[in-house]
Amino acid sequence: MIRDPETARLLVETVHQFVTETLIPREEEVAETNAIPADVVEQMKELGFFGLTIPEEYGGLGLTMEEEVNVAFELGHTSPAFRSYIGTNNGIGSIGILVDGTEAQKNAYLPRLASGELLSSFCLTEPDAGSDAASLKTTAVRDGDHYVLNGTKRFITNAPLASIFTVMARTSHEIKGAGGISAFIVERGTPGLSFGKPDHKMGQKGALTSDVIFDNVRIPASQLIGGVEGVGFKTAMKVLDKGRIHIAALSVGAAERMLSDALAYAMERKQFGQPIAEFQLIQAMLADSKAEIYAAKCMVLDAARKRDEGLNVSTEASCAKMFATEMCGRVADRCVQIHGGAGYVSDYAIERFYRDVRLFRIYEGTTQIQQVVIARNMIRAARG
Ligand code: COS
Repeated sequence: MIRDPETARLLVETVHQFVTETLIPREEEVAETNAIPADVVEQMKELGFFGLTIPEEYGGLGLTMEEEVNVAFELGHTSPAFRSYIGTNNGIGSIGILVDGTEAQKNAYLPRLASGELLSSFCLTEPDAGSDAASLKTTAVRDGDHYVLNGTKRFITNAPLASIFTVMARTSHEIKGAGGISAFIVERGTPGLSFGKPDHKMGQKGALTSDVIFDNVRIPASQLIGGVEGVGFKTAMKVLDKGRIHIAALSVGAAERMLSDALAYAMERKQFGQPIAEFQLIQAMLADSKAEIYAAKCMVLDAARKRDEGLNVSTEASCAKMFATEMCGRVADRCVQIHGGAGYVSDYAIERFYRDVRLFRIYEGTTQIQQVVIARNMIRAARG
């Protein structure tokens, strides 16, 4: 549901230009330094990148889901670390507050997230609770006007930099599973809150993750999202429904970038007296990739439009995330193959992208979790 096609087109054009002229030339620097350069962060703030999805009344651009995926396609054309830096404020780090927070919580945090003054993180995963998110063990015990949090969260994106954390914790042991979970906003600097060393990841250098450790972290009861206990798991699932469409869009963008690099290489590289792009076995890999990217893009746009219409998109979000991320993995593999030996050394971006995109099939719900969500929804609908 694009609200104003001309404004939306201009925004996508601006992002495209910024990605092409500013971000792509800095990719290697990000991979080497494992950080987003400070001047790039400043430029992203000026362009409003931290508040793309935050409503205008809180200082953001208030993009619809369709507008957001069009921007994500563009951001996918460069290293995922850039998107990751702004991704939590536009997604998993702000959506919980936006969809279920009180007006006071929204006013306290959303404007500062939109401007990029604060970075945010989403703390769901734990050492023993990944796919089975409802089994999380972190506790939040009510003590007068406060809650006291204890536990460890794992692989938390932007944790080393974030100022606020949306934390899912168990407020009731009597209510087993999802119903005993509540969501909180915890501020950096609260006594008892500490962080593990940044994880050494296979790829996505520059996108930092670490453990977040809660040791008797005492927070005011007013930090309970929405002021209601027991609905934190549902908040997390709503956050992920949206996040999954976004990751699917990003996968489409990354696949487009890899394919464009592989096409350029195939048209340039000569073997047997002609560019390898003239060989039909190379053409098959190019064509299969093109068609699969097109299919994924159509799915992402359809899921985004349905969400904008207010429909429940749990199934569509999981279908799009599963298909687009798996597609992206297949495209990455073919594009390395097209590059041949050059695809296995770091002189070409494809070697880095091959490692970077591997994460898409894992985070915000593995492919196998998307399959579970899709099939369960089918069975539920069939039962009526
Ligand atoms: N929107 C709103 N509510 C939802 C929902 C959604 N998309 N999905 C589930 N819920 C609700 C259910 O309706 C149910 O509520 P009731 O008890 O009132 O009926 C509650 O949440 C529990 O749901 P369910 O019984 O399906 O929970 P399960 O423990 O069986 O787990 C899965 C469901 C596996 C889908 C969930 O744990 C999951 O998504 N795991 C992956 C987590 C993940 O993506 N982690 C990535 C790290 S975060 S970057």
